[in-house]
Amino acid sequence: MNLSQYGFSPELLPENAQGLPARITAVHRGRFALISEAGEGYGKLKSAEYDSGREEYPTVGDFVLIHPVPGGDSQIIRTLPRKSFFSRRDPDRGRGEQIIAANFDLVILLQSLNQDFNIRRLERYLTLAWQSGASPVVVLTKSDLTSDPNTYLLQAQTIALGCPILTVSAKTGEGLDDLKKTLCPGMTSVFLGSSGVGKSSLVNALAGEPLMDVGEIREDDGKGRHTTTHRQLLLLPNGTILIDTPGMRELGMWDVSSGLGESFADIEALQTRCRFRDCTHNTEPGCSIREAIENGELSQERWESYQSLRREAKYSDDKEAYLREKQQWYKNIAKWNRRQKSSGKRRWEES
Ligand SMILES: Nc1nc2c(ncn2[C@@H]2O[C@H](COP(=O)(O)OP(=O)(O)OP(=O)(O)O)[C@@H](O)[C@H]2O)c(=O)[nH]1
Ligand SMILES: [Mg+2]
Repeated sequence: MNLSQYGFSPELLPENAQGLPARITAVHRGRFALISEAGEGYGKLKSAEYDSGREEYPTVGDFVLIHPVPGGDSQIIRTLPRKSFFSRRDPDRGRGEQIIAANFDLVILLQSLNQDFNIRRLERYLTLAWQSGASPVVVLTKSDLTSDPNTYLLQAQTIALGCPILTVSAKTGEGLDDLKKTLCPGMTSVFLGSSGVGKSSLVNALAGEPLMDVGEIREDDGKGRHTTTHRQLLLLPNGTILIDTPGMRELGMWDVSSGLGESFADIEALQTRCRFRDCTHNTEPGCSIREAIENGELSQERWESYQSLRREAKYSDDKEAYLREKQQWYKNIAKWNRRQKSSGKRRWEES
């Protein structure tokens, strides 16, 4: 097995790197499924590196360095720097960041053409996707369920500025060829969308074989049943690398301010045309935002979602600064402990 098939290139290796490069394909309660030139296997974190906070916990898609252990779990000794990652506020811990996936080139945002289609949710996903460091692609699934996919396409075009939008059906195969062309071999794409939109069905349709389990949706409201329960990186027969994810129950915002500029480029451009630089877009004369709303160039809903995302982004940014400080604090404690240990003194008790 050549790891380059899984998107690895030697430039990713830092100087004097020790160990064998590998890519994480799934995470199961502290045990990491991985692939390396030695084949498929599992790995566990080397506690001296990870408990001290020196290394970032790996996630699906991460490239790591391992020491293979014959007949057992390899030892993961290092997480290589990420070119992109996607994170959200950890829904279990309330506070803190959960990295969902790493090192992907494309973020595929899926919505299905039934009750799931929601332009405001798509806006939120787009903002997060731009912020990840990769490029978003919007995929409108289950096109066989509507006689008029163009209505949805036009709606999506009004907000997904500068990114491809495709309509597909895993059932009839419509649009699959265009999607295959977009997901080039050697590139990694992560699938994101609510439960039941057909992420795993699409993975199977692209692969031409049933790699992932697929589940029925609820008849009354069209929602999925959370069939996929963990994130999984897969190499398809045509060389495409995909990360299938479970439908997210909660899309927490995290450091979205850098993605807002791209998702709402129209609004940010309008704002620069206001007469006053500090225009609050309420009552000032010469306000381009109010003018655009009045003449129908900008919808009131889009303006409101921009404002609410801005508020959320500001909150997230403050939180991130707080967490960065906290992480540094733990690093300092770990450093202090190491020094104390080597001089035979007492450890700091972490609470
Ligand atoms: N009509 C139609 N149904 C589809 C299509 N794609 C998927 N489905 C159905 O939608 C349901 C959910 O599909 P999944 O692929 O399990 O959805 P998912 O997004 O992976 O869901 P989670 O794993 O729960 O996040 C299944 O009953 C599929 O058969 C499609 O293109 N057209
Ligand atoms: Mg699934």
